[in-house]
Amino acid sequence: MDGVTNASPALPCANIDAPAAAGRRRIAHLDMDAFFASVELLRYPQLKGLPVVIGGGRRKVDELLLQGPDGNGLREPHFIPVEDFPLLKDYVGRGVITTATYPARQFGVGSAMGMMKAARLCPQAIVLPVDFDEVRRFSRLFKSTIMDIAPVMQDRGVDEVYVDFTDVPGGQREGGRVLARLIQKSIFDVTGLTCSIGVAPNRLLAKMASEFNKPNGISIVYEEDLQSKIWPLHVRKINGIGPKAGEKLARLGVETIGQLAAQDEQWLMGHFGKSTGAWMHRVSWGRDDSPVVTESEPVSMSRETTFDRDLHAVRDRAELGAIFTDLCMRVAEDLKRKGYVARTIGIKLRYDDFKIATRDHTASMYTADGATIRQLAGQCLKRVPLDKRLRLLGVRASTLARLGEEPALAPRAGAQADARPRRQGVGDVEGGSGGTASLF
Ligand code: DCP
Ligand code: MG
Repeated sequence: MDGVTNASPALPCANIDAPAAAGRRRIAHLDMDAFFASVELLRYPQLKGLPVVIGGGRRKVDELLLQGPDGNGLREPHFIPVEDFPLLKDYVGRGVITTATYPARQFGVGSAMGMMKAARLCPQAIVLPVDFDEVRRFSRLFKSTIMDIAPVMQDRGVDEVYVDFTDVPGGQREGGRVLARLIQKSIFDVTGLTCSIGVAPNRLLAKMASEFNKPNGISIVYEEDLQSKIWPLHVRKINGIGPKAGEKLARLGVETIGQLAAQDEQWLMGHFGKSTGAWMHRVSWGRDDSPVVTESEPVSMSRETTFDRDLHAVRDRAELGAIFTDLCMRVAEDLKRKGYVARTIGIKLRYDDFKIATRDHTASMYTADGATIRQLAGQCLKRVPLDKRLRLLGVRASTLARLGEEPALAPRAGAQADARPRRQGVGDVEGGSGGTASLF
């Protein structure tokens, strides 16, 4: 936003669809529409257009719905009559709403509102619990759809991402509108879900722009639009100005971003500290150089521990065994929490002379199960010498795949699956040191 640094009125762009100069930074922010609720509408499309809120309870509602009032046999989700769905007015409990469909929002119902209050505003709304597994599955699906088109994408949570349009074909056309349309359509084709996209010179403005035309909207913001489109907004629309800073600014008589931009930088620094004050000044003028950072998929997940004192495989067998099992369980928990499964399990040992030994084993199946990991890691242990004392023990899971997206594995032809070379550390004695390994 370096072009807009003085206080004279900047004219709104005359032709907002004019192609931007080649190479100008174009950053998109994409946010799914009523995400958790829209995922439920895929399962129950008969609820489309109706007020639906997501909150409370667990998914036992599905069992009740599928069973039907007479309890005779299972029904297809699509054919369950609308009148069989639970209503907000009948909801008992003190939960809060996580999100609401746009028809429900017309009644003033929205995220973080108590169910009781929402029930007063819109008693006829249908209430459904969230299905986190489905939400995560669709989250991955829409993100991979974007990455296939525009690879520089930064994950910002379950339903939003930043995408760098600058060097993507179509990313500069009509300020990014052409590419935004393609992404919207591709996501809809793959998932059946709609999203809203803002494209702007940077992440800060793109984030605000994606809200301009919700749901299923695209908005294009140029540097020249600062005064007309950004300055009238409330300061809380700036990503990073939370309720506290918002209240303090209000007490100081600053409500809009334009009013913030009109303040002297030193005055802001005086009230909010040097770095926050300078940042507030910068963002109110629409300036933000932060890059869109693509996070790569993890290659492995590991846990290791250095002992308080060196431990011996025989004398400290019980203690070592417990630590080893605990490490395996923690790796399993990490995999599960992050939604991965692994096929290669490895161990790492550091001896009292600081030498390191590693072994790994690639199984024929993916797993995130603690006992299975423990068993595979145990096999690796049988292949290392255990006559010296140990300083450190580690367990690593690699050859990762997202749970539910594991590549199909070729049937094992003899020992083929395990025939690839293994990474091996010092002191490599295949078969280990005889009986000691079985102590684990
Ligand atoms: N969410 C939540 N608790 C909140 C706010 C949101 O659990 N206090 C969940 C439910 C939302 C999802 O995160 O579906 C995404 O949040 P958004 O703020 O993007 O809200 P929506 O996607 O639901 O609606 P919008 O169309 O306004 O983006
Ligand atoms: Mg959203």
